[in-house]
Amino acid sequence: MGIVKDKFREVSLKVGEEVKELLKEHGDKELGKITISQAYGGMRDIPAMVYETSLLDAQEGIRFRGYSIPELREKLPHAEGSSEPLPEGIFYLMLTGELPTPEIVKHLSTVFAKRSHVPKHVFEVLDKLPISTHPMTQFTTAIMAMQTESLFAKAYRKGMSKKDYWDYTFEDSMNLIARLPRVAAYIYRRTYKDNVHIEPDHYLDWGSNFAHMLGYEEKEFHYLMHLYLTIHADHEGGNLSAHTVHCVGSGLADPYLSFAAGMNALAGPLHGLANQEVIRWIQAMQEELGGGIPSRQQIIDYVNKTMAEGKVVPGYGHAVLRKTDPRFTAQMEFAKKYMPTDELNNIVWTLYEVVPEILGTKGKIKNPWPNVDAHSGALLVHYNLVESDFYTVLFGVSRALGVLAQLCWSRALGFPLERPKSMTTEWIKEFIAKNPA
Ligand code: HAX
Repeated sequence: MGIVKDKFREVSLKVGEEVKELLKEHGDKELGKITISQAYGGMRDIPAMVYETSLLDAQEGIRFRGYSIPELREKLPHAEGSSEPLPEGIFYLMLTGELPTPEIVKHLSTVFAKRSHVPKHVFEVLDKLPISTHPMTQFTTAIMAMQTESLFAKAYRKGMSKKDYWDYTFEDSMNLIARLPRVAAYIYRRTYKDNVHIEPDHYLDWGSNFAHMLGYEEKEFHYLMHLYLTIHADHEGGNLSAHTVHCVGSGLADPYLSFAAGMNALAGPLHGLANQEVIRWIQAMQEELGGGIPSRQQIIDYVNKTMAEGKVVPGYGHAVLRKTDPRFTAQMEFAKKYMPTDELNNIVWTLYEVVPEILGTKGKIKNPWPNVDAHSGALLVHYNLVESDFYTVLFGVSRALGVLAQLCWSRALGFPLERPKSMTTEWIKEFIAKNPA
């Protein structure tokens, strides 16, 4: 079957048996209670989904299979000369629960390279879209066009046993992850680089090949891509893109359809599109102030103005986190190492000094601290990747690693169709009348 698939089969069978036992013994235990505020308030904190690949703690941030971001930067295999983790490594960790050896990571780079062929019609579909089409719309369109390649959909149509769902989901997921950098790079080059494309270099790792196809050969940029593609990969199951993939996949939509749905969710400005919004917002501030580095007071005034106009300050706040996002910290560490005097990055750091205090005084904002999107754009601009509308596509390529590893788990554990209960306001009023206490 292949070493990664064999390993996944072995661990998922074992966990499957454990889950059966656990449900038999403890299936009736309550995980918590649900309030009416939660039902109206975006279902925050309702423990209602099992998602294996990562777990988020409000104070500490994300852990991937128990490992924090600082631990992963140290323990996952690196490219030569770099101290940043290779994204193939986090994929293996999320899929199997074990840290990979450098040999396994190398093997995965080769496997992704072998599976990376994108059929011609996908590029033809993209070529038919107006050049002004937002890169995220191009991205989901291309993923949908690639659905012709779904082995899961073909096998299901022929008549597939439930016990084989995981197998075809695994194959589609591997192929999709392998193909996404090529598709994303094609979108970038057609939109911003006169439609001049760069052939893949199959001797490079997955992230470096992506950087190469985008047209960025600087080693440092490749290291940034390794870090970027690792830290954006997953954020437990309740975030909008992961939950959407999980939900759509539960109806046995194949991995292409499920992932495309998740990417539409990622394209919202309160979610993944925030990385684009942050840079646009900083640039608008600079423009309004006549360019250069704004003073601390000018930044404070601009933040207050944004709030007074009824807009959100992009890159700040989070539905779960209540401290600085460790993904922000990892990027800040990278920037302090490689570009300590960079103007835009210094503005990001001044914002970090002033925004939490301002948001904190507003009372209603539960988390005044920066999230992942507050920093990523400034790093990309430093290496001249200035086309901010493309940033969410980079996020999406990374997010594939987590949500597709989980989709394999969802099929291996036989998770059923998702179908939570909804209520009407009339129903809630009657419920309150019947339950006055
Ligand atoms: N600026 C201004 N107001 C903010 C705010 C911010 N950064 N963050 C929260 N608020 C407001 C909310 O809009 C809400 O206002 P109303 O009561 O008027 O509706 C109030 O504060 C309470 O919100 P909350 O409970 O603290 O936060 P939510 O869980 O509802 O929302 C969001 C979380 C991330 C959507 C929110 O903080 C936000 O809009 N942030 C800016 C956009 C952003 O950076 N999004 C990226 C998040 C991370 C991510 O998914 N990355 O992909």
